[in-house]
This record gives sequence, C-alpha cells and structure tokens, in this order.
Amino acid sequence: MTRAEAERLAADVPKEPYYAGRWRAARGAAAFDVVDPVTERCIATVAEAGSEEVDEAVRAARSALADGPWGKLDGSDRARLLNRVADLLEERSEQFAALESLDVGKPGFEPRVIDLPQAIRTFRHFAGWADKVTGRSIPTPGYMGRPTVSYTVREPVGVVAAITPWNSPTMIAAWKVAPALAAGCPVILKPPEDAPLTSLLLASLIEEAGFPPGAFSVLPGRGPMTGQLLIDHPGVDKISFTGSPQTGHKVAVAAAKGFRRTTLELGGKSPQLVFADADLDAAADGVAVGIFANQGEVCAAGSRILVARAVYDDIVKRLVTRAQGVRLGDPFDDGTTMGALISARHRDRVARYIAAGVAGGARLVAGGRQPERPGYFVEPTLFADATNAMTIAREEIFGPVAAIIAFDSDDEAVAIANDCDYALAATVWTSDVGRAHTVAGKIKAGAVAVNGWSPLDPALPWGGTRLSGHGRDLGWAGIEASTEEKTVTVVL
Ligand code: TXE
Repeated sequence: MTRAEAERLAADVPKEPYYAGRWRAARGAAAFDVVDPVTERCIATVAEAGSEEVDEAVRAARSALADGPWGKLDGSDRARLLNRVADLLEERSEQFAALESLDVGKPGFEPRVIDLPQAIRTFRHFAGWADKVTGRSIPTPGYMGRPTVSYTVREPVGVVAAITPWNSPTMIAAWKVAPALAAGCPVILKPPEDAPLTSLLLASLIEEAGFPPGAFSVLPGRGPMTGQLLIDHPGVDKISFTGSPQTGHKVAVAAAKGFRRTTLELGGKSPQLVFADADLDAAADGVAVGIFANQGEVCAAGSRILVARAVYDDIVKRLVTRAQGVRLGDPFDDGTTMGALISARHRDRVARYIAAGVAGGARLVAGGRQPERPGYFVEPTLFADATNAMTIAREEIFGPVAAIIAFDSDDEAVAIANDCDYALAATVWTSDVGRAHTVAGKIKAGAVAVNGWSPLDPALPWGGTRLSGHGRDLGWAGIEASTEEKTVTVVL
C-alpha cells in the first residue's frame, strides 16, 4: 500500500468514542491532532472522550456484564466472536499494517511481519481459552466430622480498562483486549493519543464481529484527560496498563483507592549477554535487531549489550557494520529498515540521552545524529566502552541507542545484568547449553531468551518485576489476570 492510500485510509477511520454499541461525537469541545512522525503533518483530528463519555461507557460496560447481553454469553460464544475478530484482522491486515506504519512511523515490513501476525494469533489464542476457563477441584479433610467437597470457579474480574502505548498499538491492544474478553470481562480501551488510528479501526472491526453492546468500547483521548478519568472511575474493576513507570505509578495510586486490580507493564532496560562461545554472526544479527527493531521503541529493547571481553572488539565491529547498514527513511519506501521516532518531544528526549552518553565518557562508535530532513529521525547509535553506572545504561531511552559493556566472567555478566532498576527481558547468546540454563536461571527478568531476541508468542506470559511493573499479559496468566477464583465448599 502506498502512503497516499494509507492517508486515505486514515481519513476514513472513525475518530470518536465508541461505547454501548455506537459511535458518538464527543460532547466536549476537545479534540486532538494526530501527527505523522515522518512528514510532521497532521493526519487526523480525533474527538476526545470527556467525563460524560467515560461515565456512560463504564455504565454500559457494567450493564453488559451484570445479567446483560455480554454476561449471558457462554465461553463458546465468546470464542466464536474472538475468532471472528481474528478472521477480520487477517482479511484487513494489509490495511492495518499500512495504517500502523503511517501512524507510528515504523517501516512497512515490521507491522506486516510482527505486529499484525501477533495480534491475529493473540485473538485466536484467547478464542481457544474462552471455553476453557476452568476452576479446580481441591481435596479437603471435611468439616466438623462431615465430609466436604470443595472446588473453585473462575469469574470475570469485572470491567477492564486497557490503556495502551503508541509503539505497537495494534499488538498491545490485542494483548490486553483478547484475554479480558475471553474471560468474559467487558473492556474499555484507551488508545495512545500519539497513534490512536489502528485502535479505532480495531474497534470498528470488533463492532463488525458482532459483540453485544457494552462488551467493548474505545475512548480516544489524551492520557492526563481521558486516561485519568478512566482510571479514577470507581466502576472500573481492573486496569491493564502498558507505558511509562511515571504513568504506571498514577495508575497504581488510582487503583489503590478502591483496591482494584492492575497489570502494569512499564518497559525495561534489557541486557543482551554475548558470551565468547556464541555464534558471533548470529549474535551480532540478533543483538542489532534487539536494539534497532521498531526504532528501539520496544519495551524489551536490548539496550544494554554485555559482551565477553575476549570477543568485545569483534562484536563492537560487527554491530557498527549492522548500524551502518540500517536505512533510515520513509516507511513506505522500499528498502527502509528504520523509520522515525513517534514525536518531536520523544526525539528530543532521545537526543538528550545521546548527549549524556558523550558527556558521560562513553565512546560513540555509530550514529548519534539527526538527519537533515523532515521527520523525527535519529540515527542508530552505539556507545562502546560504556559502564553500567552511566545514565545511558540505567535509564530507558526507548530509541535506537545502546550501551556496549565488557565483562570478564559469567558471574560478572549476571551481576551487571541484574544491577538494574528494571527487570522485563534479557537475551543470552551462547552455544553452551549448561551456561544457557544457568545464566537464564540467575537473571532477574520476566522473560529470558536464549539465542534469539524476544521470541514473543501469545501463549507465553509477558511482564516484568521491579520498575518494569507487575502482573502478566498473555497465556493462561492473561486469563488468571482477568478472573477471580471463587471457592465453593459443600458440607455433605
Ligand atoms: O508514556 P505514557 P509516554 C516509556 C518510554 C517512553 C516514556 C514516555 O521510555 O519514552 O515511557 O512515553 C496514557 N492516566 N514507555 O509519555 O505517558 C497515555 O495516553 C491514565 C515504555 O507516551 O506512560 C498512553 O495511552 N493514562 C512503554 C499510555 O498512558 C495515562 C511504552 C502510555 O503513555 C495518563 C510507552 C494518566 N494520567 C512508553 N497519562 C512500554 N512499557 O513499552 C498518560 N496516559
């Protein structure tokens, strides 16, 4: 699809709140502009959901749940609807991919190869769980001399607010929406204001799939406005959030007021460990993908590259070659392998980190500049001779910028990897199976990959600890996070 076709698609996407089974022009005057990160032009103006819309959407969701049309559906009905969403997404995946490239600024092949297939698989995976949300039968010794039968059932946690970020809006919306719907929860999605278009298109497709009114809503709006109204609303039972630790903290505070549940995925500063016995070609390729994919705007971005001293110079050289091979450009041009960052504000933030790397004494070996052209581009950037104490090794940059750090032993590699406020993901490159399992066992992270960067799958739990948040999306963990386990004991 061409840029012009994607822009026409953007023009046709509904740009208002959807709830209680209808698209609604927001009653407040507020609206926000969506800017194309590559051309810096406004591609859409979207109506912002205000307090009335948030309140009505939550009420609609609550009534869909309690004896409403959604609550009455059984698991196999929910499975059918979720499979229908997957089918429609599959049919329209080219459109979604083009719109995602336009909205986020990422090269065309990435949504085609990663985001859309993952989103489709996520809806299918959770369609599979929808009629298998089972409890347990638990043996008990009896009560007051009488035998007992005890079992548990899993019930929907209630109305789920899903708040998503701009880096992979379709895929992350699927991660949050599909498990909650599979579990029987009504979902209200608050998409990112920087890239809301694919979430709005997803909403129109969920509508087309035939979900009953109130089962799914989308409330576009800015975080401190619509987002804050939603997380403060007492009718929301659970908040599933992916974004920054700062906003995650606000979500946690709002949720604590009503002791409401949260799943918080707050990014990372993930290490990629390259041992001397690794296949160095494969490692260099994988490490480069791990930091340069999606312009480095990835929660699992491997932004700390820890390399055994024996192969340090070799790996640095190979990574510099990979960085120089990246082609920055328009996502709709053939051959572009890296697009633009999401906004001018974010580009400036990344540029400040690059300046901090230079000022901190790391050796800039690739990139570091912003090309002279419109768009929020930053060159793929590598710092060698970095230490784990430097700002560029400690704070999430969320751009194509990595610190390369040398280590002298396995223990030191693990110690550096774990000396971090975040704990989301890690990658280990080694050909020694014993070392692979030992190091994977010692690393503090929600997910460790060996010999392949971040092999995502909707069957695998996803989330972290420490500043990376808590709780898990995906897999059975995603169902557990969307349900409450109720115990029933019958005294016979
Ligand atoms: O995040 P925010 P931003 C990190 C990354 C990035 C930084 C800032 O380091 O540079 O965060 O990005 C909504 N109540 N990550 O400012 O603000 C907002 O509208 C309710 C890592 O974009 O956390 C959007 O939908 N919601 C991360 C979502 O929160 C609020 C992915 C995320 O925005 C809100 C994104 C409020 N008060 C950024 N304020 C990852 N884990 O991958 C904002 N929002």
